[in-house]
Amino acid sequence: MRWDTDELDLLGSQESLNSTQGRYTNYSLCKKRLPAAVGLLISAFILALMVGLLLRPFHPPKEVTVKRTFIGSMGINNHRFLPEYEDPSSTQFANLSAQVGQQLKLIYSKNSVLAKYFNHNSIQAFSEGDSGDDSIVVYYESEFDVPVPQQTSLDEAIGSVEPPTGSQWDQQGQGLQKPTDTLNISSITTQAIDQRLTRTPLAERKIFNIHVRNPGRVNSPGFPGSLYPPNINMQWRLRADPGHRVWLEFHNLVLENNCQHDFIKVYDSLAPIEKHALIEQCGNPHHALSFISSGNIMLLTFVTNEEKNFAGFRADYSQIPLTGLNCGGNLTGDKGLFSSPFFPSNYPPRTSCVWNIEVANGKFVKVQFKTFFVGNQSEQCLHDYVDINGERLCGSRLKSRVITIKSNKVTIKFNSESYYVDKGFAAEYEAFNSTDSCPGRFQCSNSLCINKTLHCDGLNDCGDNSDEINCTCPGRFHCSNNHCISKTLQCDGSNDCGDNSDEINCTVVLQQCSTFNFRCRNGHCISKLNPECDGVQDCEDGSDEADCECGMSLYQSTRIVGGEASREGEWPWQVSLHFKGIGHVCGASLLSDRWLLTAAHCVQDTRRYKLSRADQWEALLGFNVQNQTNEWTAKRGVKRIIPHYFYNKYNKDNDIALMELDAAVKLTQHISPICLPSSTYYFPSDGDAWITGWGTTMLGGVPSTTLQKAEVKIIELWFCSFLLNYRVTDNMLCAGVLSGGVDTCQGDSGGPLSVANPSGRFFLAGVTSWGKGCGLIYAPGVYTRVTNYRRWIKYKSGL
Ligand code: 4AZ
Repeated sequence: MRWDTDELDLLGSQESLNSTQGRYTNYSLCKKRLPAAVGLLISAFILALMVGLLLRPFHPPKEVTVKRTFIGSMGINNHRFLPEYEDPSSTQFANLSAQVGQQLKLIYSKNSVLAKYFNHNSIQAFSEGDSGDDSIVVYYESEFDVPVPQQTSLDEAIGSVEPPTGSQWDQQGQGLQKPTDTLNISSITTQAIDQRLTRTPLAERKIFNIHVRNPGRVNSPGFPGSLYPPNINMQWRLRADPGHRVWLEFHNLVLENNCQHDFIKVYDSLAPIEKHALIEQCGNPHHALSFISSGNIMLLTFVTNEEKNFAGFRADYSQIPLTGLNCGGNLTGDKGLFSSPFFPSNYPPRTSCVWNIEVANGKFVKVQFKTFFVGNQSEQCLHDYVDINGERLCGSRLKSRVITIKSNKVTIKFNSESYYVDKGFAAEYEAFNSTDSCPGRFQCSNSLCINKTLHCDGLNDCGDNSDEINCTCPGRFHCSNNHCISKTLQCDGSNDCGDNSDEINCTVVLQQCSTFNFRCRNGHCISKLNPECDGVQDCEDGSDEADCECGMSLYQSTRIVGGEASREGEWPWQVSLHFKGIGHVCGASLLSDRWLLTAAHCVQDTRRYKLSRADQWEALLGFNVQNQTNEWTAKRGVKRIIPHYFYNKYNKDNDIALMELDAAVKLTQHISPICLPSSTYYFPSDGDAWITGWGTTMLGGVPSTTLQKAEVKIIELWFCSFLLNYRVTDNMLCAGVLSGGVDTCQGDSGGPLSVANPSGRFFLAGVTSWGKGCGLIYAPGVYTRVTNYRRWIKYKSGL
């Protein structure tokens, strides 16, 4: 608005400058011809000027007004929602809009300020109300033309608008005239529109009305091929069937870092009303971003300014039944997990859950929060909170905190308010004997229990370092400050003791690598995460960049397009395994010119087929469409199958097998291996991964002819285990889309779960193994964790 005023001032001065110039030009033309008349003219001019100046106070200048737009919603109690109201071009929409507009105008006419400056209303949308079948919510914009000094009084007046009470509908002409078919208004909320939304003229705003009954996708314009354009103002109004929620999950989001310039904002509403905002986001967040509405509507807005444009976003939407909330309940086992609704998606707004935990008589309960992001930290936790026996917890600093309850019963409540949601919490409760809260384990000062072997191991396992103080350090390095650290950390170039005592007197370099430290061939450890094949030499001997002719796709630049048919050569390590008499049975990944990796369950004999017989298999390489041989494809027989000796057919543990081809294949752009991760390679939870295969598109369906691809997220193991009834072992890795619909299925088994490193090179994170059905909500796919088998692969194949 300041901008508008400035512009008006500027126009005013520009105009007067032009007219002065005009007069001066006329005068100079006359001077040459009629010098005598000039004096007369000047006198007349001066006279006119003086008269003008004298009269000026009696003609006050026109007031400079600015446009002020307010956005609001109104609850109506005696009107039923019709499906036609979803369509702004329907006559039903137009009729109700006219009625609402008329009523709003009447309400404004009651207030002198609003009445004076009112310009017009525009009805934006309708949705089902939440107070029964006969209620409806209207979303509208009201525009006022207000003199600059009166802006504040206009804002105050609009803020004080309330639904008219019965007595205000008045026939005497003093109150409001009751319209013939009055709408029974139960609530009104109106607020000034976010200034960033008015940078682009509202008329240029693009609005999409989408019904999310069929899952689908929204992209920022140009995504993924080009950067988003400047000065965008886009709104996607998402609407689910009645009795359902809207689920919106972002898979990519790359915006400018300054939210004043470019941002997305999600609302639990159909209009950008601040008190229903769920999130405002800019930049390139690395955490999962998925949102669930409280009712059947949601709004996504995307706004950019003129400078610095980035790749944008892609988000998938779907609907889920309101009844699937699954929060709260009675928990009676000795141990269990519980979480905020839809964890690890953001919890929905306006939600409450209550868990009643009761363990055996005489025992106490402790609750450990594994993740905790519940609203803003505030003293009284007024908005979103977890309440344990009356004590409220909120904020995001509770991770690893243990709360002990000196009773065998505890009531835990979760509450979320109407706006700004968060990731929520996941917690584990456990019963313990009142005399020993950590039976058989070490108790940290913060009440956490850890394995005794972690006590004094040089690592801060408790989180408060209480397991690393007062240690005698047998077999470990004793720091001058009495901490114990692993001997491997001595003289490694980093201050692990805290007082640097592990880095002095370092003549001998002792090196042993820890969990995430890559070991170079010369035995040195690299503390950088995933240093292999990242294009930077980290090992002195260059071994981190050796053997890196792997993991390159012809189409890595378009890797974000997902959930559809692959392109020729996009996944050159993908192999189709055909069994004689059946055809395609499983997938596999190419590791070198003669070795494949697949799932052990693909090569187990069934009653009908001897799937363990190498000579019955054929490997198809470089294929995109099944049976479509071309100059890039190759076929090989299988010489040897090496299933993991400890494959467990009951729980699918160690579901991995090597296959040796009967002859080497020529490596080309269409047939080339995927990179094998070292055992220390780290695939982070929430990270992006790709699934590929010719499997069925639904359980019991038919296999695909063209190689399918889809993007999924890696899911935390403990959470996946919780979702899949604790049937997930440490040798497995979970990946999927929690809202369902994207997954591997029958026939994809043995194929790759491919993850790109920052330089776009793909590493084999998993081998497709099993799942609870295919594509079900909250049932990610399970993959064999390849990093756990790195040494086994080396031992069996030499790779
Ligand atoms: C299968 O039967 C199969 N959704 C593979 C993966 C998954 C389910 C089934 C994961 O080969």
